[in-house]
Amino acid sequence: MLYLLDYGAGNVRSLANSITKLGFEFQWVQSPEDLKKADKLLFPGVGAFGPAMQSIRDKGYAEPLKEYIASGKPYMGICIGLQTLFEGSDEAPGVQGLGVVPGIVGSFSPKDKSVPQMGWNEAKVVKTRNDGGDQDAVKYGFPDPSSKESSHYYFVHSYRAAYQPDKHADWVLTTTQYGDEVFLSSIQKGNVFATQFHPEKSGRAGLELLRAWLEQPGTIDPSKERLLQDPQQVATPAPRDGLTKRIVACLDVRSNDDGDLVVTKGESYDVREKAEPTTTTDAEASSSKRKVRNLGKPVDLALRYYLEGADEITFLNITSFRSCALQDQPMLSLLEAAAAKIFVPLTIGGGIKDTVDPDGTARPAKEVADAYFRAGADKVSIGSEAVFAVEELFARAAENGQGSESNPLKFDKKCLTGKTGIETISKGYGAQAVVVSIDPRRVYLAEGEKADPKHGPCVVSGAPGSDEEGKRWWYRCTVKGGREDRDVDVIQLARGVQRLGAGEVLLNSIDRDGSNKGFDRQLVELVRRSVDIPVIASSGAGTAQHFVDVFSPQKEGEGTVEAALAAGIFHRKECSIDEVKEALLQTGFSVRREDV
Ligand code: 1PR
Repeated sequence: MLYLLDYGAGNVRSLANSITKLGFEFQWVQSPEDLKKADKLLFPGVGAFGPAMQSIRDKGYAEPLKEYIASGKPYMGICIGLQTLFEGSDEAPGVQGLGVVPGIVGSFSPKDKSVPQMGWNEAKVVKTRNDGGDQDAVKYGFPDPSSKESSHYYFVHSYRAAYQPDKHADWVLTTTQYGDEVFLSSIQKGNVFATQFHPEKSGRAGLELLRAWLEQPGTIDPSKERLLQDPQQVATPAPRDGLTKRIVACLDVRSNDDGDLVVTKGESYDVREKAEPTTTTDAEASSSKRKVRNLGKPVDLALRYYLEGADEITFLNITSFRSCALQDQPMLSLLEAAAAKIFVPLTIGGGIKDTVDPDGTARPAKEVADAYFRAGADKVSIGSEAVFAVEELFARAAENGQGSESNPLKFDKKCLTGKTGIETISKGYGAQAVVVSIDPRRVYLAEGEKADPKHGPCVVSGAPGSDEEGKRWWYRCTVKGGREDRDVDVIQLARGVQRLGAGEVLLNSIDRDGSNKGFDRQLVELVRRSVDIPVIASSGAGTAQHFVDVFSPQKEGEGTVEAALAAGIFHRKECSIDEVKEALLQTGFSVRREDV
């Protein structure tokens, strides 16, 4: 019997879904005895090294787990399931790992890249000498290195096991390069196989890998030796890493006027059909007569994007300000249905905050997020609450005598309460699971007008030669889907949420939303340069070239964003995801392409 070890922190639902989709049955490990009964064991996980090892020890799993591994029965670890095999991790100094693989897991350096690494990267098969070739990797479901097939897999992690030839020559199966760091993306020795990436979120390539492992016959001789042809060669970084540019399809979801949950799409966040010429002067009355645009059913559309090659799918509940009991949230069943069919990362946004059910039951943000992770989300996206949390962060910094420091990244620990949604969810699931969705709007300055010094660093000028030449503006953050302005600018917000523990920024633009005019590159650059975490550019995509533009550095040698999101052009079939990827490929960007 196949057993899955759920140590209680990660989203294991997607893995369970993929195993079911592949036609296999499994049971959850409920006690140390189950580890003795298992013939095959899968240890998945997102989360952090310390709590994972703590939970394994508290539940009495550590020794039976080591015994299981030593027995020669097949073990597969994913992400934290790989890292816990090592002796320890810099993420939790002093906490011992299982010690099956030599070495300590370390953190990525943010010097030349965003951390965490989030996205699709190549897993390069390392040639081995046993069996006369590199068939170990093929046996485990990787494409034959001699074929031209793509082998991109989905990674999301801040810590990695750096590849050290002297220690890992008999363990390395594939390596991956992020920035200038080469790390172990999969390892295998005897019965033990583990991946740093998430096969259950890696589309067809990932499902192939899982299938190969699930179909492998029983016990494998653990003494089998593997030797590298040239261990040093794989440790030398290539000139460029293999991380691809991510294309995210976004679905804004709400009930329409008939009460059906639909995908809608706005222009500057107005999701109702354009007004017929009308005599009424009452804007509200006119708005209520206009119908909510209906662009399709959420799960059907999401499945279409998965099959068309979207690297990630985001669902936003855009009427999240409406009160509803958590367990009745229609987005939960929507996610469950989507996660059963879609094997790329799913993000859910809207309403991730401390809430109170209509019957008075309090639901802290973490509990709301728990429900969404259980339903199949890989990340949650926080909008309005993030703005309020950053406002409070600045207020506490002032109380703590740090009011003169304008960069929240430098606020000391005293300014953190550990209680905001960002902090609690990030602590439980890891920073990579917390996206902050920013809804900024331009505020134009009159000629000669000085910006408020607080927001001065956020002022940009129209590009020479453009129709915006001579204009100056700053980017003000809003809440409740743009309905309310706040006195926080995008730089303050982006840095503030990074300080609180967010792992990614989803950067919308109310001015560009639904305009087809292209991404607001000044906004994107401003935010990208202000933070170390990945930024997803959003709003305004109208052509494939707009993606090429937003991924192209503005100055030679500079970085760019890792991901770009679009809605309208995909919904209206004005441009397909594959056309976007083809244009990127033609321009020299790495992309993930596969037949799902
Ligand atoms: O505040 O945590 O409850 O989250 C609410 C979430 O809902 C936020 O992420 C907010 O951005 C989103 N939202 C609220 N109202 C709207 C609206 O459109 N009326 N969606 C809305 C805005 C914009 C993107 C859009 C891109 C790309 N989100 O979702 O998909 O602009 O569009 P395009 O490619 O067609 O230009 P909380």
